[in-house]
Amino acid sequence: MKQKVITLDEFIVKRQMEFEFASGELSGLLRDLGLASKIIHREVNKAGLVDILGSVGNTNVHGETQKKLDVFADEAFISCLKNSGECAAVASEENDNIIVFEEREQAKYVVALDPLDGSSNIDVNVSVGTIFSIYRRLDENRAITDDDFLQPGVNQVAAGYIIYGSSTMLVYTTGHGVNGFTLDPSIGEFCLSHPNITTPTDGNIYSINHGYRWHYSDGVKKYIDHCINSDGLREKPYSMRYIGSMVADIHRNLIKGGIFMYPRSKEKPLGKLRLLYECNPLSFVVEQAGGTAINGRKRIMELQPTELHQTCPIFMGSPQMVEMLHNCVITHNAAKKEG
Ligand code: P6P
Repeated sequence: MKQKVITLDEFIVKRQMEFEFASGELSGLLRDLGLASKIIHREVNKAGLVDILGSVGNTNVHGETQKKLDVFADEAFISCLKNSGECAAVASEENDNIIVFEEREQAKYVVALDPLDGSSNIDVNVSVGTIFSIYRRLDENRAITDDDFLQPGVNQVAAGYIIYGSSTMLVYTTGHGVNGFTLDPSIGEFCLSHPNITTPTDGNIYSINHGYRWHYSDGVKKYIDHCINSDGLREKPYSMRYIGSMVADIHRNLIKGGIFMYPRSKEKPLGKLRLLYECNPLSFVVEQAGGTAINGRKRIMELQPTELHQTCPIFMGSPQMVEMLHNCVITHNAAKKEG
């Protein structure tokens, strides 16, 4: 018996009781995020064919060269969110300051966005992703400021990612579990393909950039020794999987079990990954799938942001693996240093 296809729109309406705010507002926002991702899907899948590769020559706030597809994705998402009518402003990795939609003063939500994470991998055909985080404005009668975005991750009303890989998937949560939708390009719809995603409580995949190993804290180095089984105590060795595209690494570990780590280091004493539009939204998804996400000591979603583009160390995934990492950090790191 062929299973009925449930589209993203049908799913949101069906589950409207779960979203404490009017589901029409959420469906409007997710619909427009889905629309923009279909546009990006089209461009990413032909990136090798047209002259959209190569850098624009500009750099973003982090000094990283913006690839043409970064800029294209940023513009596509901002345009779709502006037209949605439900979004009052956007904070994007590709823009130094927030973008306030003047004609949307009544809109209730703001969106923090990494429009195309891992874009340096586009030229070598590795999966890339979009990450989004949705907050309710602090006060609808007050003009939008950075403060509407500088809310702890526990205040997110929805969050998720789109992965542009062997297929294009949208994975999101509103705080009632995690569901994955695969794009069927033949009908232009995201269809429910991974209902109620739960991550394994333990796993044998660890994801970290080993090249920086000597620059990590003693606690993280101790955990890496545990992973490579340097004491020979574990029968089945772990596998190290790291492709340098956070959405792809997190998605794989979410499904199969594992831990993703981007610690602080001598070069990056506050880590590299951004709290607002990478760590918080992915932590919300991972926690809702039964995983945990910490900065080495504290829950990521309880951190109080102070700057739009601030970074933080991050360790997220199967709870038993994250707990082992946490124990290594509190035992071996001096002076209450994070991971
Ligand atoms: P490194 C991509 O540039 C990114 O922001 C994440 O997607 C990825 O996990 C990380 O940086 C990779 O960083 O320093 O290991 O190359």
